[in-house]
Amino acid sequence: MRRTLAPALASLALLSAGSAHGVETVKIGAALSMTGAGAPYGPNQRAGLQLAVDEINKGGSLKGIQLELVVEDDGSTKEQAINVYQRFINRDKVSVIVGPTLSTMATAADPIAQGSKVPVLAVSNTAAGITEIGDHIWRDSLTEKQVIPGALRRAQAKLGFKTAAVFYGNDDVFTKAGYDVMKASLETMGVRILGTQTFAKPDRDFTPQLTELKGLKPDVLVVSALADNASAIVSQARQLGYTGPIVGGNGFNSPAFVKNAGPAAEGVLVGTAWNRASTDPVNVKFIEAMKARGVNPDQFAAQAYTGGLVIAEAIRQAGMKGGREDILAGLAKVKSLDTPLGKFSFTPGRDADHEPALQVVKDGAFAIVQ
Ligand code: 1QQ
Repeated sequence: MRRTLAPALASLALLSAGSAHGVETVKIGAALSMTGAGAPYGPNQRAGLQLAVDEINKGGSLKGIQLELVVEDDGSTKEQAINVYQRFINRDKVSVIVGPTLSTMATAADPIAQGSKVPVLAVSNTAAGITEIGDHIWRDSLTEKQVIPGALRRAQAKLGFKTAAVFYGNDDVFTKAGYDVMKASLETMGVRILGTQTFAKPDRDFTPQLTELKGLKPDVLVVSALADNASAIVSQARQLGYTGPIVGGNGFNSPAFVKNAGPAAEGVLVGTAWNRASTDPVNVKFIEAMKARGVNPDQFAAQAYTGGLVIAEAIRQAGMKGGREDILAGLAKVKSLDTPLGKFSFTPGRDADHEPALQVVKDGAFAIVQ
């Protein structure tokens, strides 16, 4: 009995691993924001991840393994992110989930992946506490805590501010987490916070809070907002006659912010996880390949592309195996990987470990502050 069943069981096992003609398919499910508050980021993330998958498949470095990318819009809502995760886990049977775009949705959806033992690689979540959801949750995006203190210190060295006003969104996990880091950093630096105001994502008129903050005559305005709110806030602050420096958090790192704020964005400083000016060959090649696809890459594309490289390396580290537990075990072995973000490793707490940079909006585009 056992003897006759064995070959049938073996071919069944091969089928469930997606194997055909000796080629195994490993599915990556990417929950990315194509609509809603995360929409300034999602399309660039998809482009970066797709480029990585295409290059890896073409390069053949995973031997008999082909990566298959399934992208779904997480809608920038917790409900849709949860639905997408459930489809990835139960219907598509993905080996790993990339996303979701916003930390707010990660706090709702990641516990589902953790409970189903499906590894998640976040490529843009920067709030505190995401990887603490569980041992299956990893990220290649630097946290606000890893970026903002250095960005504020460098901004202060340039501008010499002694007082600040702070404006943040209090209805979003990321904008609130960014605010917590900004407040703590300013206090550590001995910068006096003259006033703090809040807003919510649906708000369009920020003039009452900005008028209040401008009246305090701060040396610097520090803002934690997602890109659409960020461009409106910066535009309105300038319209109200605020001429001082503005420092933003990770939400500002989209070209959509620069485009929508127009001339008002000039001079805005933002800490970033991606040094676009790096002459490292991996970075230069990434930028050229993205441009060849008609995409002007941003930090989010670079982090998503890096996510693809990290997953491929995890499969390699797992001995060319692409099951859920294989990828989980492989992620723990990723070390000093060459990526557009620099030499990439994880911290013991599954967060990203690499150098951040500072950028400034100059002539309508981000430029790295050297
Ligand atoms: C987060 C973020 C966003 C600004 C990026 C998509 O950092 O939600 O964590």
